Amino acid sequence: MTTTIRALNARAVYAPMARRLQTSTGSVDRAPMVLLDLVTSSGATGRSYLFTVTPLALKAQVALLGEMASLIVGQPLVPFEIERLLNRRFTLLGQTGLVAMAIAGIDMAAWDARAIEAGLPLARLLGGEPRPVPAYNSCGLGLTGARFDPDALALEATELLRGGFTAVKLRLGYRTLEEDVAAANAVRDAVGEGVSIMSDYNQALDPTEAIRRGHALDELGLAWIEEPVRADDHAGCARVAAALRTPVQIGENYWGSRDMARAVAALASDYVMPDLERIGGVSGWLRAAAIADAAALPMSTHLFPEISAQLMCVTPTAHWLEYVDWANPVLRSPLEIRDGRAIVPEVPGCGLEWDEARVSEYAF
Ligand code: SMN
Ligand code: MG
Repeated sequence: MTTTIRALNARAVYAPMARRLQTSTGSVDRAPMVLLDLVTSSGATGRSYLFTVTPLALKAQVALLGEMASLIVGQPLVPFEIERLLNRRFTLLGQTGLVAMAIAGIDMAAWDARAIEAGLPLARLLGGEPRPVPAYNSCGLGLTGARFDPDALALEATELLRGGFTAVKLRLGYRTLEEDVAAANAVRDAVGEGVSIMSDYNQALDPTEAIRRGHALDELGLAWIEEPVRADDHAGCARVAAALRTPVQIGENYWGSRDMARAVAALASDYVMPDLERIGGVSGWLRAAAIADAAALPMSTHLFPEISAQLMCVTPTAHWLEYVDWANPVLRSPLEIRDGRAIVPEVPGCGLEWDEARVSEYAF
């Protein structure tokens, strides 16, 4: 008998973060997340979570998922068909923002449930072999605020190497080019030559300024320059990528794999890093991985390291896993990092189980 979906539950939490995230778009001091539990007719529970960036979106996201539940309860546990059903229903509203994220969250929970029912890690269900995945530590190293403080960056950068990390990410977009360069130099001096330094502007610059700052950064050997300009300005991204020696990285703001295909066709970046809740969950990731493979683009992940690590095992051009510890406070078994690599757990599904006491404590 085909397994069907018996229930979908969504809960909001607002969990403490060990290190706040200060990007050029503002500060994130706690992690607003929606936890999804998808219960099947055979009693398995598939899990996923969404990250809403701001707590202002939490209640709306939970409400939307509650409405979507009414569409999928009773349906067979077939991720591609669930995705098709939800996409069709929301075509005229548009599949970006909270709608796209909700559909992606359901997709991830459905795939997790499938893997649990099969008794396999998701990586193995998808035809891959779990292996340690190279990860960079993306916690902290935010803009230092009103008072530019390269010493604080240097100290934090060395702390971030604990756990054997050999790569960190520095947020850029200070008031001046000189401050950006000083921030990167402070981190480089602190971590040494052997450590990769990713950098992220979070869309702060226009193409002309991005090329000006990028030329200066070209001397510093950064691993990549992420989202230097507006992410949907593919022509602008392409101008910057063509002008700089340092690879340009974009992808966390692709809304689905077709959006990614347009960016790739425009030669918008040297590297790609889709985000699971924006690219369309596991189903969307698989299509994105095919696009990156066809275009020979190294593909990294964005947030959601627990599910992303599984998917890197089936991504032909797998590059770097972005490690953040933001879900750890509500997880019974947080993702393990050993020698700077994420360990894909040998358990059915993706290994997401909620620490219910903490979930109650951080309920929003
Ligand atoms: C980022 C974006 C959105 C939420 C958290 C972090 C950042 C990253 O751009 O790439 O880590
Ligand atoms: Mg980013």
